[in-house]
Amino acid sequence: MSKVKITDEFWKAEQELVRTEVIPYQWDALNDNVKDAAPSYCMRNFRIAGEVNKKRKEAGYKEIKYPIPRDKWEFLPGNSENDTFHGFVFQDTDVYKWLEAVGYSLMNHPDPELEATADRAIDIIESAQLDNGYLDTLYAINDKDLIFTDLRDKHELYCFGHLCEGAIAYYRATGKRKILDVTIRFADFIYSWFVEGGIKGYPGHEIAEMALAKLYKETGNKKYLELARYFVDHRGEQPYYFDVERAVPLGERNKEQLGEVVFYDREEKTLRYHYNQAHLPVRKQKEAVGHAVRGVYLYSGMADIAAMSGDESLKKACEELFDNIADKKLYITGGIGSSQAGEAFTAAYDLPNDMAYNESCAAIGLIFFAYRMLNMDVNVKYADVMERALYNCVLAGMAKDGKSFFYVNPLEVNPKRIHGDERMGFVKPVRQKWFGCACCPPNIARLISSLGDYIISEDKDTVYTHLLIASDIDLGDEKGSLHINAELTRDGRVEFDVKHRKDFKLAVRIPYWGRSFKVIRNGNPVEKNELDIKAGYMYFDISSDEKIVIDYEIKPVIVGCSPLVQENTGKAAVMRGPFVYCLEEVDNGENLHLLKLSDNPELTYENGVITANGMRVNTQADSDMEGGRDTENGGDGLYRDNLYNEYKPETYKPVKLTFVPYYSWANRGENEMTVYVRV
Ligand code: FUB
Ligand code: ZN
Repeated sequence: MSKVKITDEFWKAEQELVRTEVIPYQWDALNDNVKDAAPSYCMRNFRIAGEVNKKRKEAGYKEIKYPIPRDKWEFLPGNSENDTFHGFVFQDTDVYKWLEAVGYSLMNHPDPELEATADRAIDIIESAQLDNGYLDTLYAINDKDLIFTDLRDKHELYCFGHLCEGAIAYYRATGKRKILDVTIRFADFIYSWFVEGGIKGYPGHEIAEMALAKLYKETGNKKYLELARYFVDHRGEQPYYFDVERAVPLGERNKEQLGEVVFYDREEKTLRYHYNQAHLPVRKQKEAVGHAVRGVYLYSGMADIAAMSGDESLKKACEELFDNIADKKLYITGGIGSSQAGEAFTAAYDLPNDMAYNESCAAIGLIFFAYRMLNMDVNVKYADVMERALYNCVLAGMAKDGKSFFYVNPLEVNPKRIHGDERMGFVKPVRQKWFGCACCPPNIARLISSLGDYIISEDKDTVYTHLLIASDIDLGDEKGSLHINAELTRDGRVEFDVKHRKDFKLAVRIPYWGRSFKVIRNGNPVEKNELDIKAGYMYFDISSDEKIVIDYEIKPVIVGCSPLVQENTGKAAVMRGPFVYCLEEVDNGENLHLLKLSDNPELTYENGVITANGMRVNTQADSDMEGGRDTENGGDGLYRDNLYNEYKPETYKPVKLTFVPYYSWANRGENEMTVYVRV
């Protein structure tokens, strides 16, 4: 990241939004200072844990314990005592993710005031750490003797993972070690508890795996990689650790006892831990199942371990899981996890539009996974998925003013339906100021501010450019520097300006939307058959200063969907470059389902908006009606306002359709939206 300065108008503005609006706003949210927003309790918990820790050091202090019931995920004022832990069991992660975003933001843009706020937050976090290195405010406040007794649901290792990622980002940005040392103390404690203690557990919610791999990279201490591998290798072993820790034999339990979070296999009459991706040893997992965020976080950790230790069997499992997602379980927007129940992956091709869950965090996790796969094997299929999720599902998660967020990202919204049906309660027609379970907003902030990490990668001989985002890149003494000039919202012309120091190869991605392109090298056109293309990347030997221009044809296109996706039969979506577009009621009137693209749609793009020729199905209001009876102009006298009538082919009137980028929807008040439109 420190080598990449984003200059792209579009993405720089997003990063600036995160820096100037989102990060300060989120600090207020973490401190419960946003009016009318769900309280976070996050910093409050750390402060209380710090106080309790201080008291523990006083002579004669008697530990006070509060319950941490197994089936309780959320501790609220109504169900918990005053000075005890409040919020979701993973509330600590909100500040860790915030700190990570701050770290990246400081790398992009030094800001002493923000750094001072972060230092204060770090002091508060540190005050909550127990003497043995353990750190999780739920247990530090309520009962420290119960730590690691409910790995399946209580998220201590998930909190550790986010602490670790936040600490490394902050340390890299500032060189200040305090939060990194807090992390190392906790990591050492976890190592001694699990590896040295011989406890074959693993996180109920993954992330520690990839965080530990990062900690290994940062510190060079192999035991962190060993710990990551320990978690990965024990996952899915029989007997399931989640049963061992509950010490109730599998056969004596039923679904109700375990809550909704496991899957019950009716055929085999067994409980299976698909929800936590613990149903099978990881190398035997071929299908992405269960909670989507957990899934992609696990697969990212597996990919890290595979890359760092050359573990081919683990790499193969990652490849199969990736293909399973990309080929069968991925929305056009890059969203994953179609079901609200269990926030989970469902069957292949089951991609409902209005009931789509598509948690913002899941799309972010998919980017982590895709990027790790890309670094093992440079193949355009990984970068394509990464880009799809970034430009659409992830970006849609945040309002244009950076002050409200989506957790759930459906592809079709009808506010009337949502307000009239409790089953739809999880879909919000407008972004929310904050959430009790606020995993998504700070996750979006950390991803956008670390975008520099995803644009290029390099090995000894080659620089790979993955995202076509304008930036200045310092390639060091080994290679030189690279300036990418692009603005995909404007056109598909991407310039690669190389200042050569030593010879290297430049690899440029050919995205799925830009398969038609022209190459001009130092002013001279290059024919396609002269290009060295491998796995969707063109390779150029660089041995002097060069200007390579790729002119990708970027125009609005109609994109079809596999006929196996039941929801989209007879429908298509509109895209331009990496951006998915959608129809909104504010531009196209209500009842978007009545709209159709014409056979000759003549899509035109101007100022970010796509217009097309379309048709609107006539309804009663459009016909010559007398009391609902169609009498005039050759009408057949049938009642058109009846719910049911003798079948008649639809009639239409021509309309202009206006499509806006999906990421920008719901910024003009509550209204209908749809990505897929009838063709
Ligand atoms: O469990 C922690 C986070 O809360 C998950 O990643 C989200 O899906 C939400 O359930
Ligand atoms: Zn989330």
